[in-house]
Amino acid sequence: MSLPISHPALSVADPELAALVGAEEQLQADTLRLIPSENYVSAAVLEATGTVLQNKYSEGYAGRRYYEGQQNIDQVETLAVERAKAVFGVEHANVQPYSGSPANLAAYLAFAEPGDTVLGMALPMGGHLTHGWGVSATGRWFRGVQYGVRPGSALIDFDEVRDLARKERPKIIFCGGTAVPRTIDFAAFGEIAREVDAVLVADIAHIAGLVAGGAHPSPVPHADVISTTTHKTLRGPRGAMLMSRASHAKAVDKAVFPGLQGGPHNHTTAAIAVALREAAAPSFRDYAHAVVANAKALAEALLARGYDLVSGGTDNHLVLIDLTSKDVPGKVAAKALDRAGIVVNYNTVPFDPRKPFDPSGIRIGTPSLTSRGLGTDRMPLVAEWIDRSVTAAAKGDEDALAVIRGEVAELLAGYPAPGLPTD
Ligand code: DSN
Repeated sequence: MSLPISHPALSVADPELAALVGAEEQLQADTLRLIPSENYVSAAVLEATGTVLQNKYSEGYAGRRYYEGQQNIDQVETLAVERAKAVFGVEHANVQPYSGSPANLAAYLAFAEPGDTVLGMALPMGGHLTHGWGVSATGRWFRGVQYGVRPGSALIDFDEVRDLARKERPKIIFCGGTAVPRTIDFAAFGEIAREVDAVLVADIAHIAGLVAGGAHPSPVPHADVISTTTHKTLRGPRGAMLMSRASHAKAVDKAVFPGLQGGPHNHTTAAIAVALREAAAPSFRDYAHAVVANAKALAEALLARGYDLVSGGTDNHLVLIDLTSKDVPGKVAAKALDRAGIVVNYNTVPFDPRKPFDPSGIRIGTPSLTSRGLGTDRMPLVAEWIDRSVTAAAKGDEDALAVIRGEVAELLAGYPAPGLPTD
C-alpha cells in the first residue's frame, strides 16, 4: 500500500529531504517494528513536535526565566510538569532533559562528585551505558562498579548487589536497563540503597509506559530519583524527564539547568505534555497491559519453536533471544530479519562469549506492534516469521526472506500505524 504524499511545504522547499521522510513513513508502515525501545507516537504528539514552540528560548523554569516572552511557554511547561506528577504520582518533575543520557548525567551532577563510586547494572547484562559503564563519560569520570545477573536464571543477583553496595559504598545506585525482560524489584534496590545511604536512581526509560499504565510496579515508594525517556513505551516524543521527591527537587533542577543544559526544547516539552495526557486516559492502561500480554504470547510462541529466551520469558514488553543454539549470530539474524521486513536489534546476552558488535542475541519487543492494534492472536504468526527468517538466514535463502517481507506488509496494511499518513 502506497502512502499519500504529505508535508506539502517541505516537498516544495526541499524535495530531496521530503522524499526521505516519505520513504521512512512507508518503511514504518510496511515493516514490523520490534525494537523494544521504539514506538509510534500519535498524530497529536507528532503535531506538537512540529509547532512554533521550537522558535523560543526559555532558559530557566516557569516563572523564573532568563528570557522574556514566556507567556505561553511557562504554561506549556507547567502543564507537562503537572501531568507528569499526576501520571506517575511524584512530588517533583523536571521535563527539560534532552534525552535519557543527559537525564542520567544530571543525576550524577546532582548527587555525586567526579571520582565518586556509582553502582549500576553492567551493560552486557542488560544495563545502560550511562549506569557507569567504562566507555561512557559516567564510567570515565566516576568509579563505576557493576552488578549482573545470576548464570542460569539470568535474574538480578541481589546478594551480589547488596555485597557490592556494602563493600563499595556507592553514592548512587542505578536500577533499570535496556535489556531486562523481568520485573525490576524496586523495593529490594530501595532497601539496599537506604542501608548504604546511597541515592537510588530508577531508570525506567524502557518501562515508563507500563508503569504509567499499571502494568509494572512503580518505583515511586522506593527510588529517590526516577529517570525516564519519554519516547519508548510512554509513546511520547524523543525527550526525557527526571522525577523525584520534593526534597531532591532543587538539586535535580539545578543539575539540569544551569548544570548541564541551556534552553529547553519547548516543542518537545509540549509533545511530552500531550503524551502524558494520553497516558492518563483509561485506554492507555489497556495499551500497557496489551503490550505485556503480547510480549508474553510472543515469548510462549518462540519457546514452543525451540528458542532460548534469556530468563526463560518476559514480564514486560521485551524478549531477549539467545540464538546460540540456532547457530546463527545475532547480527546475521537481525540483518536477515530486516530484509524480511521485521526490524529488531542484535544484542548481547548475559555472559555472551561474542563481542557487542557481533553478539549472540537479538532483542525484540511489542510496544510498536501493540500501538498498531495487533493482539495476542497474531503473536504465533510473528514468532513463525521470526523462526522462518532465522532459518532462512542460516541457509542464506533470500527468496524466503522476500516472501516473508510480502506477508508482513500484507498483514500490516490492515493495522494502520498511529501518526502515519492515511488515505
Ligand atoms: N537506545 C536505547 C535502547 O534501545 O534501549 C537505550 O538508550
